[in-house]
Formats: sequence, structure tokens, C-alpha cells
Amino acid sequence: MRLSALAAAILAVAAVPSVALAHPKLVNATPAANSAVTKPTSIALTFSEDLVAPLSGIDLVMTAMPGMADHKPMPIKGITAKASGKTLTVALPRPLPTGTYQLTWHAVAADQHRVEGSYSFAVR
Ligand SMILES: [Cu+2]
Repeated sequence: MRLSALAAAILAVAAVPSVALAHPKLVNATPAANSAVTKPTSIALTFSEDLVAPLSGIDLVMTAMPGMADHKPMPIKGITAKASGKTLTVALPRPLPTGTYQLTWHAVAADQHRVEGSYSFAVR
């Protein structure tokens, strides 16, 4: 490739609007990070970018519950996140019991890069 062609190719890549390649950022969450909620029956995470549905999801782990001193991390099984547009929604099969939870999300937008994040919340 001649240098001018290479330069043109680099400029073409640089000219792609950066928003098209932006990584998804978590902009809103229910339950919110570090919040305490009552009997949640669903979880909703909204991101800054449209999500690729099959590649985006969450893991939820119960990290503590009242009256149990040595609570091992307990994955909440049977939950499936559905991505639609910028929002990832999880319908919980039953309200979460009282305790604290660690939610770890992974999100993939148009550039196919997996981005992860995590936060905790409590159920009263
Ligand atoms: Cu990326």
C-alpha cells in the first residue's frame, strides 16, 4: 500500500463517528447501586449504547443474609436477562429474599467488545 493510501485508510477509520464505537456505560439501574430495596421482582439496567442481545447479561450473587455469619457467595440461578435497545431487563422468578447482593453485568454493543461492571445492593 502506498503511503498516501495508508494515510487515507487511517483517516477513514478516524472519521467513523466515535459514538458508533463507544463502549456501553451503565447510566441507570434498578435496584440502584448501594441502595436498599423491598422485595424486588425485576432488575433493569440501562446503558449508553444499544446492546447486542445474546452477548449481554448479568450474574447475581447473594453475598450475605441476616442470621448467617459465614454466608458463602450464593449464585441466584434461573435468571435470564433480556436486552432490548439500551436496556437489559431481568424478571425474577420470585422476589429476592432479604440480604445483600452483588450484581455483575456484561454488555456488548456494536463494536463487539465485552464490557463488564459490578455493584451491590441490599434487600430489606
Ligand atoms: Cu470496544
